[in-house]
Amino acid sequence: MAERGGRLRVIACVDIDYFFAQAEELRRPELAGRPVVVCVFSGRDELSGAVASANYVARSFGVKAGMPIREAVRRLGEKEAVLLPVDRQYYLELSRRTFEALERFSGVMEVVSVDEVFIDLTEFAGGFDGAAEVGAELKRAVRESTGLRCSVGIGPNKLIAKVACDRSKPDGLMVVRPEDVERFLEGLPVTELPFVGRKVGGRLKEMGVEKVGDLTKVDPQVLTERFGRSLGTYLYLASRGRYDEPLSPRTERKQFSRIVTLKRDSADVEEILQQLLGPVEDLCSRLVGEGLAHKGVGAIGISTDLKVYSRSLTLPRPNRERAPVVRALRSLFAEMLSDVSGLRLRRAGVRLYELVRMRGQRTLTDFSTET
Ligand code: DCT
Ligand code: CA
Ligand code: CA
Repeated sequence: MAERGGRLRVIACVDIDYFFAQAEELRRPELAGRPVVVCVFSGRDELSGAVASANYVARSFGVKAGMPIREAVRRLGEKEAVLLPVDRQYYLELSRRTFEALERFSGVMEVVSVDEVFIDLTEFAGGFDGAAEVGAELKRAVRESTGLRCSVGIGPNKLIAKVACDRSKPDGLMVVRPEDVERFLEGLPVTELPFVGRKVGGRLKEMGVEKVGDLTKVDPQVLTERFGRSLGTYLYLASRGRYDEPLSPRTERKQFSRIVTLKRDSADVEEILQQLLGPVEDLCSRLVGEGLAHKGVGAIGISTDLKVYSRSLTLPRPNRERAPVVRALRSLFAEMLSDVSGLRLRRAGVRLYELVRMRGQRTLTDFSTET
């Protein structure tokens, strides 16, 4: 189902929880426990405009994004509602730092919006067994570099990743393995599928379709007759978890990376390197396969208390051989382990970046680069 070129894909969706409101809580800890509503004031009068984001305290009173500010104030009653204007510059900076923190984990990212991104973890996580752990690392990386909490959904395609992310909120992490997709979707209300809003949901309900499982029983022809070819086909595929759109990264791939769980926690550089030889070999052949070489080498270490450490360096010339990478990793891990006293690694990873495209294949040093 989620195979592309025969490879099972591992896709994560990362979405920051109640983004604008959380961003405000972050810089004003005194707001903790109060209903925070971030508003786009239209300026006509003091309370005209709409809610952009509400924290969970405000949500428990029924306040939602898109609602008129006046309505939010009414619902919050005499509770002291905290109404704040949007501060786009500040949110954009947090957004930038979030994406930057996540970039370490994969070369293939699709930024969907200011607070949401899809990440292809196929290579990095090396399959679903390592997925939950990488998910926790993504959350932790975002938290450490911005202070923000986010939710992570992981599945065999973007659709499943997105639905799992939404369901896990707030501060959640949910992994849906390919073999569990059907069971996962079956009992969900159809409106939890992306693109199924109130309108489509209402029309489906009239047809007796409330759960995704009900939707799988509708004849695909009926779906295309009622909803048109494109939405009808989408509903057919989505209900089966088979809507498998590829990621469309805004930019070209920037890196190749891989992480492994060490056989035992270690502070021994050679022992760590031993376990990275296979992955490095693998990444080098992927580079060759895609006509690329790299100059940047990054070492990633996850400590026994799950902190993420990284060190990197730039090689003097483009490379696609294993030996220079291993030499670089040796010095990077040595540096990491001596900089942080008492550091023992639970997981270790490698990142090859600063990619350059090779034209022709002459000698090892005779590269011409693009960009
Ligand atoms: N947004 C907005 N107006 C809306 C909806 C959203 O300005 N009607 C902005 C605010 C946050 C950003 O878009 C991301 O949207 P969501 O992820 O849907 O909102 P959120 O507040 O982060 O909520 P959640 O915790 O559910 O992700
Ligand atoms: Ca969000
Ligand atoms: Ca979002």
